[in-house]
Amino acid sequence: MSKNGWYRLGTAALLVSLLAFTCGCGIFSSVAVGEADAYEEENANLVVVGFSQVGSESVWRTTNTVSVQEALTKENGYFLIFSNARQKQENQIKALRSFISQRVDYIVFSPVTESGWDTVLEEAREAGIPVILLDRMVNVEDASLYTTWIGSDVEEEGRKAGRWLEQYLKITNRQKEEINIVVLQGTLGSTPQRGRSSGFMEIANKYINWHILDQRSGEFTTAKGKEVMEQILERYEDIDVVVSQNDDMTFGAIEAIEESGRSVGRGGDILILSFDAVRDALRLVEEGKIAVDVECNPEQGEYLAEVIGMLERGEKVEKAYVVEEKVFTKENVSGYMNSRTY
Ligand code: GZL
Repeated sequence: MSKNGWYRLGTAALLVSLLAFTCGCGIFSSVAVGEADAYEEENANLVVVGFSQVGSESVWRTTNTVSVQEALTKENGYFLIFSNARQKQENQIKALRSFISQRVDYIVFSPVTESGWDTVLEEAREAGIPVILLDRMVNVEDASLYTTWIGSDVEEEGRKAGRWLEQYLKITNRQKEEINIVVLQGTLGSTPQRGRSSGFMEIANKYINWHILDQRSGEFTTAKGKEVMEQILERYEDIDVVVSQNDDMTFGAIEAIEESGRSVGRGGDILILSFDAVRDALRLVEEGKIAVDVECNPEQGEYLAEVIGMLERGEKVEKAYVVEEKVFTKENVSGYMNSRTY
């Protein structure tokens, strides 16, 4: 039992009484009370985790959610309270405050953007509730406001895309050519948008003949990605490369490019560099429509369960856990297609 151990008993009873109330059998019917004891006994030792997820904006996100739900099951000893913020910070702050008032054992959240969390994280600390960041990072003065972070090195993901482009231009003898680039950014101010942008620019800034014509946010969604790509295509005749910061925006961008009469791919008008490497995008890599897809691994649930297990046993945890990731191109993608579960 963790320091909030008493809470689990309280929660079980509270939940059962709510259940009894809503099932129309009165607040405390004899059956409900009997169930309450059984329910309490059965659930007394569950680790209660409040999880505030960004939203369900992309395949990556829904896969990330499923990986947490599959790891933090009742059979594995958890009671998971899940909240979908629909990409709004105010919804996440409300969810965190609700978790605090329910005195959960742990708060887990993927912050939609990096700033504006100090106050609510201070409230969690005052309540003695450890906070685990999943996927995205917060920008806070005091790093002790969160216990640990599990996610990807998104800056390195950006560099990987840039390095692939510099290699490709070299082997195709285009390294002296003027290269016009547009960037479809993810949610502005989010860790992946900031990291992938800065990582890619670290490489791009080495080349005076690489020109960033425009960068606009497609908010990591297919619809917005298509809309923004249409605007960019209207404005620029000569685009050589689109850097799209996730596959969902890439799906929309490819639709817009092809509807405009231009083609994508190594032999086409526009090279597409994408991120996430979800199965449908890897199919487009195989087809040659996406030139390179930099993986961002959403399956973080098991890492999370491992870290909570260490905390439950009073073991020291690292401040950061970075998940492994690959780069997919036409040359290597077919070897991974069957194993891709999302
Ligand atoms: C990456 C994650 C991003 C994915 C998008 O760390 O936060 O959010 O790249 C998702 O698909 O919407």
